[in-house]
Amino acid sequence: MDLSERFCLVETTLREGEQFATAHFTSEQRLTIARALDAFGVEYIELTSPAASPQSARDLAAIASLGLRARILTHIRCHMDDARLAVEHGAQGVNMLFATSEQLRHVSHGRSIEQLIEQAQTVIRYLKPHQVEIRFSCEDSFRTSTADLLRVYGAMNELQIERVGLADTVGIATPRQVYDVVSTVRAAVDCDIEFHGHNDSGCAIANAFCALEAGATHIDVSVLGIGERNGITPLGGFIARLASLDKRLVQRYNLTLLAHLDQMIADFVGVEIPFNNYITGATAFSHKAGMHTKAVIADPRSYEVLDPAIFGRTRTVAIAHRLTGWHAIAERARDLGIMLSESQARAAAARLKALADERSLDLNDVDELLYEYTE
Ligand code: HCA
Ligand code: CU
Repeated sequence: MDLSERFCLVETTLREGEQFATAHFTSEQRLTIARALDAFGVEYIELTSPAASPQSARDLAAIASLGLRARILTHIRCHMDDARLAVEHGAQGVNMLFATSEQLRHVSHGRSIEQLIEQAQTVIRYLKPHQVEIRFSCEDSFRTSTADLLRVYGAMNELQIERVGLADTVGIATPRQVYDVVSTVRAAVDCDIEFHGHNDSGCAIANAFCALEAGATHIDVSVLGIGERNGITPLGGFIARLASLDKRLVQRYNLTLLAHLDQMIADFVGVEIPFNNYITGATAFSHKAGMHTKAVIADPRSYEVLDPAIFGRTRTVAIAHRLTGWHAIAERARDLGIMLSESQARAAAARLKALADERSLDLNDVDELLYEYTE
């Protein structure tokens, strides 16, 4: 299976991300985000529907006319009014959705699956001559019966649209379930398949990856995972998932821009990058315990499945604490131009550990202790 050639990222910070509790992007910020995502190299950028507000419509037109490499999609209801607006404002593709689960059909539109298919057919027949890419997604796919999903996707497939989408709208799906459902759909349609997964129960990255393994071609992500509630598959986390398996899977992206993207979106929505964030979190490449630091100094791959350098990041090896080891102390001494024998390094480490039991230390404490060996 050659994953690298077959998947695209659909970056939806400018749609799903706008549904994040504290997101309110200005037009200027929307343009800045679109350009930054394009520079990173995502294949698609999904924007809020032009039906959402007049400014959203103007911003869609402005971003669609930037001539970016990424294709510009807009996310619309399966509705003629929205489809017309998408075309009028220059979208290169539309990501349409319709609620199909029993839970959502009742509260959302009250239509039967048959009526829903008829409405989709009308909208798709209108869109076809306009040469826009068409994706049709069943909202809440994983609480929709497989029979209903196959009925809808089968009908969409016959209309020869580019893709069907599966959405784990409520973040309930498990990786195995995603694998099964996507495999079943894969066998039933010949168009591309998109996956969109929420993270309510912490499976968004695993689910996106299972979707890919089962034959999905398009994966929805947002910067830092921002979206409704606690969000969706994060761009950086998904990149980490892929890069840890084989960095060739992600080499087409400008990986050193990830830290900038995460920081920019964190600033725009007024949050911090979480300390434990994939790749860009403060501790993502920190090593501390003696056994770890010894091994990492000898060969970083011992405790790192991601190479920080390909993301423009550096590892930190913490030595000013009671879990420290003599190898790391000797290495620090070498950095300071102090050559310690093994017994000296062991003695220095023992003294540091005793000191660390009394108070918290920093690197200056370590260095002071090491300088004593030059006297
Ligand atoms: C939402 C809709 C959506 C749509 C996903 C898709 C979802 O909840 O606002 O079109 O694939 O999670 O179902 O984001
Ligand atoms: Cu969503």
